[in-house]
Amino acid sequence: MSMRALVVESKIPTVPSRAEECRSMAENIGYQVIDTIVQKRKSIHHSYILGPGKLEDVKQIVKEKNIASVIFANTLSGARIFEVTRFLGGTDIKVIDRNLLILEVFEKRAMTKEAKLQIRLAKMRYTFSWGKEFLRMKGFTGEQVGWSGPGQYPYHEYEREARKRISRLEQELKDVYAKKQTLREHRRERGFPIVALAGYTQSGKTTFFNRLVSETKDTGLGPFTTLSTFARKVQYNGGKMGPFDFILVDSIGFIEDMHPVIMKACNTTLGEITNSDLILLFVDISEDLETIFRKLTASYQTLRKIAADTPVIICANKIDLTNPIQLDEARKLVGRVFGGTPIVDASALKGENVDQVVGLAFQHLNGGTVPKSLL
Ligand SMILES: Nc1nc2c(ncn2[C@@H]2O[C@H](COP(=O)(O)OP(=O)(O)OP(=O)(O)O)[C@@H](O)[C@H]2O)c(=O)[nH]1
Ligand SMILES: [Mg+2]
Repeated sequence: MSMRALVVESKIPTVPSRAEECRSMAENIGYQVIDTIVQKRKSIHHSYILGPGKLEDVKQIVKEKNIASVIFANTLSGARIFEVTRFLGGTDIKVIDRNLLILEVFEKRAMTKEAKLQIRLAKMRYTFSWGKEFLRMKGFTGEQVGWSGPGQYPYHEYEREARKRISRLEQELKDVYAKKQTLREHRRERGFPIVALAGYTQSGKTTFFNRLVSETKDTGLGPFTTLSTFARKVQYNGGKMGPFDFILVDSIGFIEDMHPVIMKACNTTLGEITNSDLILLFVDISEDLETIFRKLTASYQTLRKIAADTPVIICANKIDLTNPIQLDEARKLVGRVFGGTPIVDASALKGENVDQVVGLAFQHLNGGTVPKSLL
């Protein structure tokens, strides 16, 4: 199948542009992005997202450049996706939005049963209400439509079937989670505190995890390299505090503006962060200040939702890629978003200051400093 794609965005003033992020996610999973088209508008066009004239241009480019997929950097309803698909030439063209792209990334990366279940659930939920449109589309083109479409079912049967599948997936996911929960309770009974790694995708969580537990879990494959949680016991002897045993949990990364349906499907995984005693929030400090600010804000909002009363330490990671001036600016930014939350600079890759990070975690967990949650 051709992976030639266009990234298209209807850019409205209140929402930051996501075109670059979508382009990099798409390229990361094998799309060949031929061009990026951004139209600045006061509001999203009610049926075509872009203005009809601009969408006509897109249609021309699709034809001339032999494009197979059009990826919108916006969030679109099913109805709009179908409207645009029809406009661009029917089911020969695959039209997806940012959320379906994120789900494709998830799909590409899912290795564990937990991750696979999450994705199937998110996809089912996300496209659930599209049943009618799928059927209409089928009538329009005279053929079956892709993804998890209803195939030959009449609509009400499709709906009933979809509901059944959703609740079955939810149950399976609960079972997977219950097993993990039992393991966690065992550990807790034995008195080990739980430290969860959290932070924007690609901030360096798994690199840190690997270093502390001597594992070789995948890192740096692109957004959402890690989709499931992994918990390992760390017996730390490196610091001044003497031996320190704790459970370290690696988990899924955050992203700006995560759709509630996707967020909900990842709930059990994010739950590991909720259930921890301390959160180490990773921030990639080597990026430009605007990006750091956006990612910090996204991390803050996500943490407020899932773990507002858990103490947080911020790990300003990748200091090996930065300089003192940039670091200072970045630290100020962290202070602006996270108030008085403690910050440690580190390089998970080079192993710099890892002792300090673990040492501060130890102090927090042992009442040495007053733990501070976001509340
Ligand atoms: N230079 C440098 N690179 C780092 C550092 N920490 C992580 N990286 C790199 O950053 C990339 C992302 O690291 P990961 O550990 O996969 O990040 P993650 O937070 O687990 O990402 P997700 O699983 O997608 O949420 C990899 O290419 C790492 O090698 C660091 O301290 N310095
Ligand atoms: Mg990871």
